[in-house]
Amino acid sequence: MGRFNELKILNIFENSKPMFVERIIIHKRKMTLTIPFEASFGKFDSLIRLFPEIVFKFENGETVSGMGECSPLTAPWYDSECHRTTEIGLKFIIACLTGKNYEDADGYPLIKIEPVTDIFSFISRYKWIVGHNIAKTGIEGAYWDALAKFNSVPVSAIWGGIRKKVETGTSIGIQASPDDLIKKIDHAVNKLKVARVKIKVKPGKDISYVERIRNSFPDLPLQVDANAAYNLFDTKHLSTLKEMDNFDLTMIEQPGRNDDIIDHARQLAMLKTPICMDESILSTDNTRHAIDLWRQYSTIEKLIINVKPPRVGGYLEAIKIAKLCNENGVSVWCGGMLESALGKTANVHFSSRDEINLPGDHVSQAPYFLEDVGDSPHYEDGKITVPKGIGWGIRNLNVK
Ligand code: OSB
Ligand code: MG
Repeated sequence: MGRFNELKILNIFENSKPMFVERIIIHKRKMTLTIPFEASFGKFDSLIRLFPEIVFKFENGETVSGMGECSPLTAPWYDSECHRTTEIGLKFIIACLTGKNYEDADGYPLIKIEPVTDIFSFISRYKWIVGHNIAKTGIEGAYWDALAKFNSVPVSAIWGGIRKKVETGTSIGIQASPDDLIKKIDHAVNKLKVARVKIKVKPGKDISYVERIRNSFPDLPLQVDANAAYNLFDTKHLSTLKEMDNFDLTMIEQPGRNDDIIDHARQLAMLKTPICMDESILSTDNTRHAIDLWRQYSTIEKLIINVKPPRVGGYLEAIKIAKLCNENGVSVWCGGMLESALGKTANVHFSSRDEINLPGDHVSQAPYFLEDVGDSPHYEDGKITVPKGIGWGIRNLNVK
């Protein structure tokens, strides 16, 4: 398939105007969470966020700068990346985009460097790099932001987004007791009026918590996320997961190993509750494998995909995954990595695509960070408004 055709089928704007990389700068910020976050893999109260900024020069002499976000955790808990590996990945990518070696990658291009045009020509420069998906996503974000600004449109327009507002839920970390969790849920439901609630679970902090929620909130759209904490061959763990069927959950997210798809399909086919794959979906190919496996061992209605641009290496790949899900009748939603206002806004633009049919993880119970890099998009009653300004359309952006 030709590139043009592929972008046309994906309903993504094809840029044919040459864009010269003039300068790449990485902004780095330590950000303190308003509420420390705990998942099955660990607990943390701050995160390093990296913001690649790329200045492009167009043939008419105009220079436009775009910015993306890399949202790693501080240790390789969720996937193999963390902010330290992201910095290394970024330097390799910068070297590719500026025509230099890793050692000499200072963000300035060699004098005679070929311009990029459409997204494929941009990505192809660093496509050889294995992994480093979080680093790649920040870089790709800068491209989209600059391209949208040059064309004076919001990124969602370039991506073929159709929604003015996107549905959003919240992801609540593991709490010390079921009573503590109920307080958080009460706030999320009655004050924030989120579209749904997701709670983090792990062995020993699961059934009693879910049961307590169901007693107080029988009709709440509720889902659980285990972040790979259960052993799908342990009979006790399996019976806990089976017990989850009693609580009318929308889905159980990544109960098994973070690199597994096959055992999730085979070992959990007896559950009524759909299984949502997060950690183990890194590409369109992985998504196709999951679809094949659920068809073979379970039923396609019991597969849900959480697509996170940072995990899959960029927004183009995320759009491809969403489309593949949609074509196969698999529900798909946009997860989060506790991004700052920039990364969240990018996720909101992505979620404005038609394929996204379940609420995303775009809001927290309080602002995510004590100090954010810009204003978050407007939130009200379970919905976020897709910004209409050019590029990401973020107000008061300042990453310094
Ligand atoms: O598994 O979805 C996850 C946060 C960090 C790493 C992994 C996950 C999460 C969340 C929070 O659940 C989602 C958010 O609000 O950004
Ligand atoms: Mg998850």
